[in-house]
Amino acid sequence: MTGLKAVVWDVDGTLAETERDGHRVAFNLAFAEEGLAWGWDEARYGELLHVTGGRERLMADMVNRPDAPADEAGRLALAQRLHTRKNRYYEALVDQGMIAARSGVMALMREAAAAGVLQAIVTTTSRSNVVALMSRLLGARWDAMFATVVCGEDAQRKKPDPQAYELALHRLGLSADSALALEDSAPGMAAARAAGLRVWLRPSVYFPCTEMADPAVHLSAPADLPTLADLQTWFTHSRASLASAAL
Ligand code: XBP
Ligand code: MG
Repeated sequence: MTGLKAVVWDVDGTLAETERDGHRVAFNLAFAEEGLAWGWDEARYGELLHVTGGRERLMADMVNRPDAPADEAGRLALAQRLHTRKNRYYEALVDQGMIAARSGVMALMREAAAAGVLQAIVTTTSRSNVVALMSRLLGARWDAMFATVVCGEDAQRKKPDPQAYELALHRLGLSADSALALEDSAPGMAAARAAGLRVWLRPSVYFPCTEMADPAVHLSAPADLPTLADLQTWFTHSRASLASAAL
């Protein structure tokens, strides 16, 4: 096992409350534009978040809608159209400044960059959503902050599958035990753990979590702002305790 070489950021829910304030709102705007009397309130959207991927979420919801197309091909075409529109609305909401970074996020990114710790993004959201959000938060040269950016288009299988994390480790040329994932949700945590990474879990509004049995996951309070020193201290400590547990 080695020291902390890379911090791997999830996007939705970790960098910002994008689901409640961004994607959900944008899906509802897309439904209205399509002339559909559909709407996802905060509670329903929370249930649907257990399906990762916007198109997949739309398909899951259509199963219970009598006014959705009856055939699979019709539903897929509608999901594709709604998803494209949703992503356009999402970008507009971000450009209007409707999505703020969660507290402490930007400071931690700058601290890690100054300390020479590699950073990566691993998300299974669409790349256009990542570009919009990161340009807003960090400016046009945002990608200089990250050694690699893995998005939904890069991984056939979405979280909780580990594929996106495995691809990021491959691109970084690092083993899982030298990187730490920052996540907010159960599917995200499962993806990172299945790829062998330890996880700093800071729950977002949709994924409240009060107990954690896995010693390779640090559960923080939603309001707690980790510093780089916090991450490094826990990373070192967890390495030692995991190694002794394995004896
Ligand atoms: C994010 C998702 C995405 C977003 C919407 O997962 O599940 O589906 O909700 O984005 P994570 P798309 O950040 O944990 O990878 O509509 O582009 O799928
Ligand atoms: Mg997330």
